[in-house]
Amino acid sequence: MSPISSVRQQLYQDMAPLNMTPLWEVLHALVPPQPSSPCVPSLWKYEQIKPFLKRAGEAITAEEAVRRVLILENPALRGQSAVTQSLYAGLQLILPGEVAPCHRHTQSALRFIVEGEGAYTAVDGERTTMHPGDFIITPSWTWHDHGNQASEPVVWLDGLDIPMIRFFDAGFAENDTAQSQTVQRAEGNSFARYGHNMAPVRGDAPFGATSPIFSYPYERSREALHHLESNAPIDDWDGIKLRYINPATGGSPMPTMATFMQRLPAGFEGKASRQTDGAVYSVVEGAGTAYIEGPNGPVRFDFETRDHFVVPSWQALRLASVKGCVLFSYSDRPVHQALGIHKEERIS
Ligand code: GTQ
Repeated sequence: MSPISSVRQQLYQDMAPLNMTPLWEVLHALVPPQPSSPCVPSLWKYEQIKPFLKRAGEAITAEEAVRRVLILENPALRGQSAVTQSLYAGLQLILPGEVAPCHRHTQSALRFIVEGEGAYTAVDGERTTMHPGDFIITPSWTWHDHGNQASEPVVWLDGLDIPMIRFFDAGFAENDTAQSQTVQRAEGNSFARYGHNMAPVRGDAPFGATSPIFSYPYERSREALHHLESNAPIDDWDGIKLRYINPATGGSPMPTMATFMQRLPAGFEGKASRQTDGAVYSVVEGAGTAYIEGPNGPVRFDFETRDHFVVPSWQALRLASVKGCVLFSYSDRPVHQALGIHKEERIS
């Protein structure tokens, strides 16, 4: 060791008991020239996942598990219950006759229905029936329980801001005394009030910064995408992509998560783009290919209906589809935007 480096090593060693460390050894990593997420792109094929959901259904009841969920962990973040540094993803299964008991927490949740029909989620006294492709919201700190009174198993994607709330050490949770909350309003009330480009004349938004709509039915988003496919220009990067909104603000449905629905027409060969918000994708219909520039080199994911994949921050994504497909996705974009750090680059 040169004299200068041994002087430095001694300095570091002597200050260590005081919990101090020199910035100059880590500065480049702390303030990188561009985002360099440790997360890697990852694909979860539904045909591989489904047997494990089935086995989970045999191994534990929804009631005992509270939430019977298999977490989709980023391969670079194993053990952290995180799909990106800020987001959580999991697949939840509820069998006929089961109830996932009522609780509430500060974490916001989205449910994106992957398979099966007829289960419900109840939020703040109102139930919503699930259909594949529906996007359902559980606002922060609202009581919610799930149940299945239909005849088939139902699987949905849970997207939560768990890692973000953990980062801020701001998580609270509470169990209700009842398993299922009492229904206080007819199903469809919130959609009738807020889901038709109208809103009640009086009264504040019931959930603050979160959308007053619990369920955004796939029927409606699908219709919009198909109309635009036939009657409007196709974006070279995104195909046809719409963001879900909180009708009271025009902003994202939840303060921490943005959600999107996108159609790639048959024969689509998209251009690449990257954004600071890492995103999780759920394949709603059809099949296609995602090309992602991961930290360990380019990867290619051939996806089909019900597959899931994650595109980490600032890793370029290019989408293609031979026969056409529909993709749902969510990201932490509203937080980037609130902080003024959101960045997107469209690569031509
Ligand atoms: O349904 O409330 O996947 O609290 C993780 C935590 C689902 C839920 C998850 C939760 C829930």
